[in-house]
Amino acid sequence: MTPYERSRIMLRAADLIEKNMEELAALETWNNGKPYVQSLKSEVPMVVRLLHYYAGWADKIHGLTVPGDGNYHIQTLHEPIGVAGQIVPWNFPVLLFTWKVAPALACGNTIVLKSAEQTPLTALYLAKLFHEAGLPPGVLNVVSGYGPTAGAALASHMDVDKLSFTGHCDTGKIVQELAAKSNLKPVTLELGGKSPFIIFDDADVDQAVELAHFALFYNQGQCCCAGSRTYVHERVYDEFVEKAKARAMRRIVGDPFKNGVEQGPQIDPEQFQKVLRYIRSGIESNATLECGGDRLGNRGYFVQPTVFSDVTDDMLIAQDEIFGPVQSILKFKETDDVIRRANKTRFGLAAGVFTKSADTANTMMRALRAGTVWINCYDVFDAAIPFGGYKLSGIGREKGIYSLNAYLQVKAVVQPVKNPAW
Ligand code: TXE
Repeated sequence: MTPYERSRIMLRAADLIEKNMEELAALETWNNGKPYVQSLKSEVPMVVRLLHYYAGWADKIHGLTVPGDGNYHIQTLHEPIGVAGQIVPWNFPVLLFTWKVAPALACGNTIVLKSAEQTPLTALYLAKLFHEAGLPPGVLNVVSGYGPTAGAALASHMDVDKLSFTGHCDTGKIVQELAAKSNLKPVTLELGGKSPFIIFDDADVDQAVELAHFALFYNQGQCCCAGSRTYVHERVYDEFVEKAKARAMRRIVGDPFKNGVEQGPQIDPEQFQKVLRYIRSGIESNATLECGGDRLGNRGYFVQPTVFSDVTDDMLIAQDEIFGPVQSILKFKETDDVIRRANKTRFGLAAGVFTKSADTANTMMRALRAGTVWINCYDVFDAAIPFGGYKLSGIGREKGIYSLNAYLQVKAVVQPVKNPAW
């Protein structure tokens, strides 16, 4: 198929998604438990945006003519890599489906995508819409299944030419090993995080509280880039803690289809229990429990918005990915010190800085070892902005121009200008 035809199918799929936005958003909320408004206003529109963005790339992917030594005509052909295996998690099913599918399609590949066992619904629905948009049978294949069976089969398959995975670090290591031991397929990994969000003493405290709250609690705290270590300068620390607690106590938890609800249930009993275990660990390690600290009610997997202050770097809640609505507030005094502490983690996915000083912002954006640094904002995503991690947070980048290389082979073609064979 020509690149232009591919691009048109992707645009038609985007139109169909827009037309069925409410159905897709409702399905996503059933899938995952996230507030319906969030699915409808934030995540489904981003899916459309991603498809528009990568549809635009489809007919702009081309090689180079290369000036080499000698009398040769040298060119590079940018070819599809082949069959892309894609394994997605449950925290952002529609969004991550599109992060992975759109660039792979733009580059002309075929895809086998495995959705997470907790959230099979929207992947199947999206596959149906792509089919309706004119994607030929066999181009985009969605498999519902479990990790150790369906996921592992994809990672180790000899006919899968590339693997893209989002999920836990330990699972990332497993799939990379499976890929290496089979056909050495290249692997892109987007894994966990423990991202620092650093609030300096020149910050407007009310704004900082709101942003730090959003950075951590969005999506029930189930974000790989959640601002899960809130570092606050000692001069504004007490005021910040007081207000962060008040904000968390105002957070509305409940039925995700109800208007005004900000937080639904955690995804499943395992994650629910994991979050409660970390809360207990915070209490046992003598962090100050400002609010929350338990499940909400006695039905379902709802967790009270929880805030810990007096958290220190050595505590488990400051080191591990909790993946739940648990904010950990740490105090700092010197800029050099907070840089060192922010970077002293095995992860490096994202970081946030809140300050009125351009000097501080410039210093921090260079010093922080993270794939994304948000200055005076958080969780700002765009189809064109690359995303990925340093260290254990992963390998490679997704979105933007950076996704494309992962789905292409570069072939060098060399021929003499005066060919003796002709
Ligand atoms: O992840 P898994 P889980 C983190 C977060 C969370 C923890 C556990 O801390 O609490 O991981 O979540 C598939 N071969 N993140 O257990 O298992 C699985 O079926 C191939 C961060 O749900 O990594 C699913 O499709 N595939 C993260 C996907 O991997 C396998 C998002 C993710 O599941 C497999 C989710 C195997 N052996 C969790 N085992 C982020 N970075 O956003 C599982 N899978």
